[in-house]
This record gives sequence, C-alpha cells and structure tokens, in this order.
Amino acid sequence: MLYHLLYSLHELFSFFNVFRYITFRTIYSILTALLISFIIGPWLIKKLKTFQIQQVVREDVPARHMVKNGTPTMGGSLILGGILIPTLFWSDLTNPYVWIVLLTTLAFGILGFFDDHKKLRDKKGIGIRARYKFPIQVAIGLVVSFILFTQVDHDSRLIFPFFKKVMPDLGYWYILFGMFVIVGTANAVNLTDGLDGLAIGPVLIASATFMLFCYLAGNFKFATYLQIPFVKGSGELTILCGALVGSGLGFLWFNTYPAQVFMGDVGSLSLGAALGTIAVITKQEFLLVIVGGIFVMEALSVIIQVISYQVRKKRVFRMAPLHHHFELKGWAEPKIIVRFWIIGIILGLIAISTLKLR
Ligand code: 57M
Repeated sequence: MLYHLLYSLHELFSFFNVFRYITFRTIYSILTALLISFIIGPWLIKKLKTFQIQQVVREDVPARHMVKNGTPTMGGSLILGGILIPTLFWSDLTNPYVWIVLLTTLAFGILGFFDDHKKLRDKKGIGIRARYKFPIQVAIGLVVSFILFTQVDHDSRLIFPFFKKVMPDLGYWYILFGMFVIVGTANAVNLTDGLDGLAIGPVLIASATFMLFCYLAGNFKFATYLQIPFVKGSGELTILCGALVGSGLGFLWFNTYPAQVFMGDVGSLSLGAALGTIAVITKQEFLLVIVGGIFVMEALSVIIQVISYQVRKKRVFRMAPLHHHFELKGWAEPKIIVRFWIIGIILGLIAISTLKLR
C-alpha cells in the first residue's frame, strides 16, 4: 500500500523514487515486522494468559517438559501479523506471487489455528486428527501448485543445486511435486517446533537465504549470470521474505529459552507453507532441502523411527523427532537448540554457495 502511495509521489518529489527499490523496501519490511513484534508481543502474551490459551503438555514427553505446562501458545498469530502487515505495506500488491504466498500462509495458519484450538478445548494436547488435517493440507497444496503451474506460466522443470545441466521436465507431475514441497515443509517445521526457539531459528535462516534468492531470481541479469532460473516478478517476494525474517526475529525475542510463548501449529504450519511456496515459485525446492536441513533431519528421524519400530520392533533413536533423542541423552535444552542453529547456519552458507558452485 505504502509503496503504491509514496512511489507515485516521485514525479513531484524525487526522494520518493527510493520506494521503487526492492532492497530499500525489504529493509523497511524487516524493521516494520520487528516493530510490530516488539509492540504487540508483550500485549499478546498477556492476552493469551488472560484467555488461558496455554499449552497442555502431553504426558509422554521427556519429563523436563512438564514445567512448560501452561506456557501461552498460538504465538504464531503474532508472526502472521508480522508477515502480513509489512508485506501489505511495502510490496507491490499487483504482483500475483505476493498474494499466492500470503494466502497460502494464511490458509495453513487458519488450519493450524483450529488444530491449536482443538488441543486447548480437549485439554489433552491432541489436535485435529491427521486423517482430517492432512487431506486439507494436500488440497490447499494442490490448488496453489495448480495455480502456479497453469495461471502463472510456471515452468515444470526441476532444478538441482550444483548441477546446472540437469533439469528434468516433470510436466503436469510438477503440480503433485509442488504440493508435496508445500505440505512436506509445513509438517517438517511443525515436527521441529518442540524446543524453545528450535523451529524459528532455522526458519529465520531459510527466510534470509530465500530473501537473497528471490532478489536474484527476479533480476534477469543476475539470474542469467548466476545460471539460476529467471522468475519474472519473484523479486517482490524479497520483501515478504524480509517480513518473515523480521517477524521471526521478533518472535524469537519471546520464544527463546525459557520461552514466554510457543508459536503453536498456527505458526509452524504457516511458516513451513510460506517457505515451501516460495521455494516452488523460485524453482529452488532442492535449495530448501539444503537450507531447511534441520527440518529434513527432524522429519526423517520420525520416518526412520516409525519404520524401524514397525519392521524390527526396535527404535533407532531414544525418541523422535531428533531433538527428543538428544534430550534423553541428557543434553541441556539450550545446548540442543544452539547446536541445531549452528548446523542451520552452516547449511544456509552451503545453500548460498550453490550460486557459485554450478
Ligand atoms: C509437534 N509439538 C510439541 C507447541 C508448538 C508422529 C509423531 C512424530 C508426531 C509428533 C507430534 O506430536 N508433533 C507435534 C510437536 C509441543 O509443541 C506444541 O506444538 C506446537 C508445534 N506444532 O508451538 O505449541 C511441545 O513441544 C514443546 N515446545 C517447547 N518449546 C517451543 O517453543 O518446549 C514447543 C515449542 C510443547 C512443549 O513441550 O508442549 C510436542 O512435542 O508435542 N509426536 C512427537 O513428537 C512425540 N514423538 C513420538 O511419539 N515419537 C515416537 C514415534 C511416533 C516416532 C517414537 O519416538 O517412538 C513426542 N512429542 C510428544 N510426546 N508431545 C514425544 C512424545
């Protein structure tokens, strides 16, 4: 909004020409998201306590989690506000990609809201059954992927980091693949969100990485030089990624150990869906596997654990997802969190290095 309003003044006052630059608007998107988090955060946490929107910790978690019972949850609503408002303020609202990512994020956020609400109502910490939740996620993912493939002349080639010549064309199968990326990322972030700041840290790192990739993918000169797919219009998503970074940093201020608030499924599902959709639009799905390696490790640990138990009646990990395994090994919670963040930063650097290693 602000972009349209102020940039139009550049004919009268040349200063307003600055609003045409994506870099300028991204910086202010980050700062606006941070400001929203710092102003609304304390008020929201107080409200969540007043309305008893508090975590019910399930009995079967490692014992040290019991102290977390009653922590305010659904703090993801603050994150969503920190993404929505700066994006509406600073990005070009005639850009279809901005609306596709925003609406997908909100759709998964609404699903997560109802999941959290059911957990609170049942007081058992168990939300909407997977047999209902999963088909809804698949349906949203298919609609988004179909729109990208058909309405926004999205090309169906698969891009692999490091291998510039390998670009298999999936054709209509790309719609299924795109859905898988969006739904898979949403659930992987959800599984990761099991320790204070454990999910928002890698989300921040992935958002910052995609902030760079959206900027480069949307610029024909840079994309051609770096041999990454040029996706016309994807540059505007840089501003949305900036809002993701700012709202993630702002949420981390309150979610860092010992957490004053949890994001809830309203946060984890929406953040994962946002990253998955951005990855599909910029044709960097496998880049997300690299920079989102923490989410991949957490999800894989569950898959390996379940298969191993079903086939061998033996567990591979002391408990899945992976962060519980280290908890049961006796690692302190902050140690697990910071070490996962460090791995996330290393993966982010490797992801960025793929720009040159082609
Ligand atoms: C998401 N939710 C946390 C909080 C957060 C199939 C199976 C692997 C599913 C999985 C599961 O239930 N995952 C749900 C994990 C929960 O956090 C809430 O959920 C939101 C995110 N979705 O925002 O609202 C607990 O996590 C802790 N927490 C923090 N700090 C944070 O900032 O400490 C969360 C955020 C919170 C709090 O204690 O209550 C959760 O763990 O439920 N199931 C599991 O992960 C279970 N694993 C398991 O059963 N493993 C089995 C098989 C199935 C693989 C095995 O290892 O054999 C573990 N989780 C629970 N109990 N709750 C262990 C048992």
